[in-house]
Amino acid sequence: MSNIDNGNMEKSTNEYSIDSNKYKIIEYNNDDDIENVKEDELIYKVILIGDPNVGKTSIIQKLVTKYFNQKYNSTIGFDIFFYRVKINDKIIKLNIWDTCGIQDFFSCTKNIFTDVALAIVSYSIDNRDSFENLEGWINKLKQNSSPNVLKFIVGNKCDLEDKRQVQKEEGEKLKNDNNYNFFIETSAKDDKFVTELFDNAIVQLFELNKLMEEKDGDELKIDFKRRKSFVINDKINKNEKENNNNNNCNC
Ligand SMILES: Nc1nc2c(ncn2[C@@H]2O[C@H](COP(=O)(O)OP(=O)(O)OP(=O)(O)O)[C@@H](O)[C@H]2O)c(=O)[nH]1
Ligand SMILES: [Mg+2]
Repeated sequence: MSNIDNGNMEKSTNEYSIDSNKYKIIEYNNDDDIENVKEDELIYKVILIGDPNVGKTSIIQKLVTKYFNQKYNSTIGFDIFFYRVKINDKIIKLNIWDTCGIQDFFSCTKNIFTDVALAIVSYSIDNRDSFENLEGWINKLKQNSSPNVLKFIVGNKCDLEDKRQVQKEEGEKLKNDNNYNFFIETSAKDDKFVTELFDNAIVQLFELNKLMEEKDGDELKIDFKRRKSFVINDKINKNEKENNNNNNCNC
């Protein structure tokens, strides 16, 4: 039996309304789309960090390729993936850096955090150690990145409810204690909330760009800490909602 779940190859189109703002996010990721990209793209560097085996690679692969691989292939050093969407009138390209979970690797490659717009710090809900070790990852990020970086916390493998060792509230509290911008639990395996995670990132980056345009480039250093987190709570994609209702996943 193959370890690979071919997933759903359809492109996603999601609509959100947050306060009075409406966002339509269309995946713009296959070769035909890319050839048609004529407008300027906004390009952002995103980095995923966290212990080995928490599912960093799986989350990115689910987003970009729709595949899920049961087999564990530890990342060596880092890999870079690309993900492109159209949000309202803008095309946003994420350069997503998938890193290995070895903290020592980062001691000699501090430059890996250069130009990062969004850092996703990840743990696995069935592995208490991976959650406890977030303190080290959070410190590493703080020491090596600009204070303006958007910062998310992600608890992956939320399909493993019966093996849960970290409560959702603990993840939420860690996010609040560290003044991070967003927290979510995901399952790369069951394709739960992976799109929401990156849609939230895209909305925040889109809003940031709007702010910068309004300021005419004068004030490029936006203080992210002053910006509220956009909690995507009004998702119009009904299929997703129905899926969630029919699933025991507690995330
Ligand atoms: N049940 C479950 N298993 C998952 C999930 N995400 C990843 N896995 C499995 O967990 C193992 C590790 O996944 P990876 O994505 O390779 O983990 P990683 O964080 O990239 O690990 P390193 O590259 O070593 O840092 C693999 O066997 C995956 O199939 C998930 O959401 N649920
Ligand atoms: Mg990996």
